[in-house]
Amino acid sequence: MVRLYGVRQSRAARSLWALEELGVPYELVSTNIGTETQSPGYKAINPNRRIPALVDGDLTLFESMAINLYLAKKYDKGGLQPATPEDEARAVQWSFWAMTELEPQLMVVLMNRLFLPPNQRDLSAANAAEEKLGPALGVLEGALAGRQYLLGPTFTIADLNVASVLAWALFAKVDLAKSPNVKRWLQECVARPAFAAARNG
Ligand SMILES: N[C@@H](CCC(=O)N[C@@H](CS)C(=O)NCC(=O)O)C(=O)O
Repeated sequence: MVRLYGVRQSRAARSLWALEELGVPYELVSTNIGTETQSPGYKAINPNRRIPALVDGDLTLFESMAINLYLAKKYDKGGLQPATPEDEARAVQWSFWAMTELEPQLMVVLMNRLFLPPNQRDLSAANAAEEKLGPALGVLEGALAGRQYLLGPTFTIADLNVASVLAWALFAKVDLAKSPNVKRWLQECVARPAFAAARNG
């Protein structure tokens, strides 16, 4: 059986979302940051000592986006995997884009609005990072103009990967008013039952 290492309230939720969408039977191996991630056994699975990591037969994989692209390619039966090499390339493009153009700024916002103890939060750093997200949100807004999902009329792994990163914007109360297409699309993505199943078990 597929084993996913991590905990639900972490980036592991991204891969749990993919597993739930695909209906793949899996075991979530509870792996907490700073404790279990530091064990010698876990180092052999992910030498970066981060979560998530996936073990599927002979394959051991880290990086949430890579795990999700693999899962969709291997296990999809219902349209999560793009149908053509071109659309597969677009899914890879959007996955890299989410990690480079969205995640760093979103992390700053999240830490300083939510995760750090209140007396360590820097709200002006959070606001500045939110401001810096503007151009990337503009790119996504344009890509979603006139189309329901990133690759066309159906939800694919491209949407899952980008929305799993951008979901942090909802928790961190990023203002999406200037990006109505993004707001509509993100709400549709996170309303999927598999998103809730990944977070709540
Ligand atoms: N780029 C990696 C990042 C993984 C990552 O940083 N995960 C966090 C939890 S959300 C972690 O394991 N942190 C532990 C640490 O930094 O020591 C991915 O997307 O899988």
